[in-house]
Amino acid sequence: MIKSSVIFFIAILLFSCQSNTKNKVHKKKPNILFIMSDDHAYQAISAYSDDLIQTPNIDRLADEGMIFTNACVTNSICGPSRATILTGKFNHINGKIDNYFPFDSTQVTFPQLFQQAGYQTAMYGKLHFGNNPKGVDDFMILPGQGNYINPKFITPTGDTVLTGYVTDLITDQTLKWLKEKRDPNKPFMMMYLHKAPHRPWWPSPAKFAEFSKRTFPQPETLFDKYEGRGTAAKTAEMNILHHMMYSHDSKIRPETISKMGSVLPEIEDFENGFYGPYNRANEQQKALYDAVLDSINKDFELNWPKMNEKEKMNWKYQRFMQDYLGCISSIDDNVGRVLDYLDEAGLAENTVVIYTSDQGFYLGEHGWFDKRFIYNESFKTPLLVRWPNQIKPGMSNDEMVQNLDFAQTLLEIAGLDAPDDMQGESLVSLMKGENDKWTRKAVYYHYYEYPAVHMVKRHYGLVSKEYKLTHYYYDIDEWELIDRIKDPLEMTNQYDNPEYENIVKQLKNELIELRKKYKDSIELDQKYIELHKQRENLLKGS
Ligand code: SGN
Ligand code: CA
Repeated sequence: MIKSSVIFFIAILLFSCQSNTKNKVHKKKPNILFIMSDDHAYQAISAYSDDLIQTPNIDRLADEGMIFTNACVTNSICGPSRATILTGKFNHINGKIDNYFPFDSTQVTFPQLFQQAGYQTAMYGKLHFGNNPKGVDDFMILPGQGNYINPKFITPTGDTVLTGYVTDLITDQTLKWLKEKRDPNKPFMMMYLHKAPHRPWWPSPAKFAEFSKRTFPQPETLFDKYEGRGTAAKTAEMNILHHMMYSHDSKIRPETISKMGSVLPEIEDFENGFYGPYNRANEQQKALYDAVLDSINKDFELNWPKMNEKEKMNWKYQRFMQDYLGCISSIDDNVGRVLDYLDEAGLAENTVVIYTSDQGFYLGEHGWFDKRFIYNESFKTPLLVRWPNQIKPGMSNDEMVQNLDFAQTLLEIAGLDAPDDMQGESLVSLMKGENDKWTRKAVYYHYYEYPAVHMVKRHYGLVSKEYKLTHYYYDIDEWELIDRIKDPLEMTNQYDNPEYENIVKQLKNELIELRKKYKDSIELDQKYIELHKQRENLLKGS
């Protein structure tokens, strides 16, 4: 009798120990909330700079975690950046070199590894790939670029159009997933991906009204004449005065333009540019937008003809900032809603929250909007990470980290092995303050989408904290050296300056080594040029 009760007791003890360990192991796996916006410039996050806007909710991640001040991308353009994030590989390896080439979906992407390891996975928002995501238990994504007003979503059970503003809707659906679809018995990996603030920058009606009344400081280089730099900067088509569109971007009604006779330069289809996005709104939404549009259009009609070039540039810059930052303000409010929910639901403690963008953006620096270049505002990207009990609050890190590193970082956070052929490095040691373990001194960058919209020439280069060495190729053969310390605004090419001769030699060798290390080559450059030409020919033929 005694014997059997002892055995019974031991068995109970063993069983409870086992289930305890199971629970513990389980509890230890952190949840991941990966938040990414589209084209969110670090200059428009107050944790980086409060010149333009306050973003108290995104800033919480820096206050409670770590801000990376030298985070950058491998190729400053949407689809390629997403391909790099998902595969942990450069675009010359994963094949998604620009927004047009298809993504080969037979490749391993990191959500698949989370799913296989027992995580519940989901992707909500903008993917921009042309194919549905792999490795997610649930998804709700915008087709292609998606729309701001009453957008359509693709889901595993079919398409649906929701009424409202895209940033609010993506958040509503993300919260719904967290509240109703999340399996409390599994850790989760949720990708919450905003479309905003992508061009043509339509804010919600409320933010449109609020921000259209504001005036913003001009960046120092708004009137850049590109004198200190080469052909690529001079020939790019992303100048606010010359290439930003009146109807599509500044929201001038085609009727206003016709009433005024014309505006120069005439670079757009006014009708589609304006009514394409506007006509998605229902009557009620239109009425809200109209009140603000009326005053913008009145101001334009009255004052534009009297303005000199500098005033015109400023007018367009202010309109751009009002709409772009109005979009950002909605993102910040909505990030706040999600962070609040994590707190309320008791999830914050065991959830790693990452905030980033698919790349940076010019907010008037060098007179530009858009991205693509290796220059700071588009090469760098925001990166803020909150990881309770692992990252100390209020940390800042200035190492050269890249979107290439995200997959390996997230896998290590979850205690999962990364495939050997991923090309980044986990940032976990930096997050834990073990900076001596970090050996990378310079990153590699390669942009391909040319000839194409905005006409930024193909280039690759090396960037360290001190220097930036770039080779522009395809229809030119030009080199550029920027001294990042002495010339933070990146106004002067030092490549031919004899004082930098030795630096150039050394950096060129390092660039050759980086290309070798990451398996990029002249042959691959050539292959992608050929593929681009074949695609152009196909399009011409069709
Ligand atoms: C669209 C935009 C461009 C932008 C590309 C790529 N024009 O073509 O300004 O550079 O997307 O952006 S728009 O008038 O159609 O908005 S990306 O972020 O998707 O790579
Ligand atoms: Ca983008």
